[in-house]
Amino acid sequence: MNHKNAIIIALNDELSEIKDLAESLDYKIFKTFIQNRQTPDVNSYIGSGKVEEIKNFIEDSEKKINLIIVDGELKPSQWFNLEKKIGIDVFDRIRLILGIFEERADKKEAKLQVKLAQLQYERPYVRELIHRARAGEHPGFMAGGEYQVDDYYEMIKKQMKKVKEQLNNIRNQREVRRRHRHVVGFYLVSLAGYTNAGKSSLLNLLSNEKVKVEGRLFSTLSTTTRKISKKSVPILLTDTVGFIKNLPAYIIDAFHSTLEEIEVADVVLLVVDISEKEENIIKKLKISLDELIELGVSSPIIITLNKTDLVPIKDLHPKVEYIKNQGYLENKKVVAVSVKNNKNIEELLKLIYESLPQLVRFKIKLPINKESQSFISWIYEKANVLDISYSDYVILKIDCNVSLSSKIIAKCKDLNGNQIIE
Ligand SMILES: Nc1nc2c(ncn2[C@@H]2O[C@H](COP(=O)(O)OP(=O)(O)OP(=O)(O)O)[C@@H](O)[C@H]2O)c(=O)[nH]1
Ligand SMILES: [Mg+2]
Repeated sequence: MNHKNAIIIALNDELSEIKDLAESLDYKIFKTFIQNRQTPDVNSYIGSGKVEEIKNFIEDSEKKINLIIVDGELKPSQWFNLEKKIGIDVFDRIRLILGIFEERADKKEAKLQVKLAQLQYERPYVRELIHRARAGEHPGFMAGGEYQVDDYYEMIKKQMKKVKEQLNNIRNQREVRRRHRHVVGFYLVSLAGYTNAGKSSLLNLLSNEKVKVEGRLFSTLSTTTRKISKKSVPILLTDTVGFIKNLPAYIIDAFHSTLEEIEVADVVLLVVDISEKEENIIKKLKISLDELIELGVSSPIIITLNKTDLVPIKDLHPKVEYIKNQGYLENKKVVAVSVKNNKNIEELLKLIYESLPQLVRFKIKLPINKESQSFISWIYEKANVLDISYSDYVILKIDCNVSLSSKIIAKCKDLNGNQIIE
């Protein structure tokens, strides 16, 4: 296979995430250059000696190197200097992430969201290029600088405004749909969590759906909402874009309408990959929880530790306890599951039902006859039947939302049954 080759530049040796990001865009990491330092070099992110070393390496390399990836955020001037000195394309981490987003964006809304984030990202870079072109350092850019800085700025600003308007329209439509669903009695449950934790896999399992699931980062950019098909309480489950560390606020803002699904949910499932090293789990958990706070989530959050199949059995319990005891998870329910092996999913569903707001629990008594039988099957479809027993009557113990409970009780009376008040 003909991979594109990339070189990574980093200031420390924690490289697994930047490698995953690069591979998600089909780059093969040909070599990494690490310069251990606290803060980046002002001019070129890494010192000029290191820049020279990389330049020589690329010149001597038999394989073509297509891209330099910097594991961090570049200032426009640093980017300009690096690219100029080394002579091939340089991406920083954010540009790489935006590249992945661009490739994955399938629906109109996602495309617009990515476009908005890209415009924001590019603005200071464009300014830098214009500045350099004027200073005669970058001739050829924008055909001799026929645009003035202000004109170009206006253009980007106009484009951003247009994209924002289009996004607002889509958002309004979504709002209308969402309200409709709440009115017809659906509960809204949202999946949230770090990229690659298994959110889409869980959606697929609970709803028999086939949303794209991949070992690559950011497989999901658009939301998908599906009815949970396992139980009879009507729940709509929504998949969302994954979180990642150090994402600038403007990118999160661009995805605001998508993330709103998390904000308005009755219950949020925060999916966490428990197969990773403990310190990484804690880091990602913290980033995700901060993000939920940032989004203003006030609903119950269920910490769903996924991929238990990858953890040796003897380590699982201590690992779960370790995570629980970090102090971030007070008042939160925690459940460990394996979506792959369908393990403990019933327990997760139980926690979801327990966490739903205004769930009314009540008992009814019905005479045993044909009409009751079909009514009971109807109840099984719409509500969560906790218990059913037969004696001279049928007695049902039911969980459901307020509006459905009054319907059931009314119909029960029509059939000469009644509610049992204990
Ligand atoms: N071993 C194991 N792998 C899992 C499990 N659940 C999901 N995966 C794998 O983890 C990877 C990521 O799964 P996704 O469902 O795409 O994760 P996601 O959270 O939707 O990721 P993004 O959409 O990128 O944010 C895929 O390769 C899945 O097959 C599990 O329970 N066990
Ligand atoms: Mg996904």
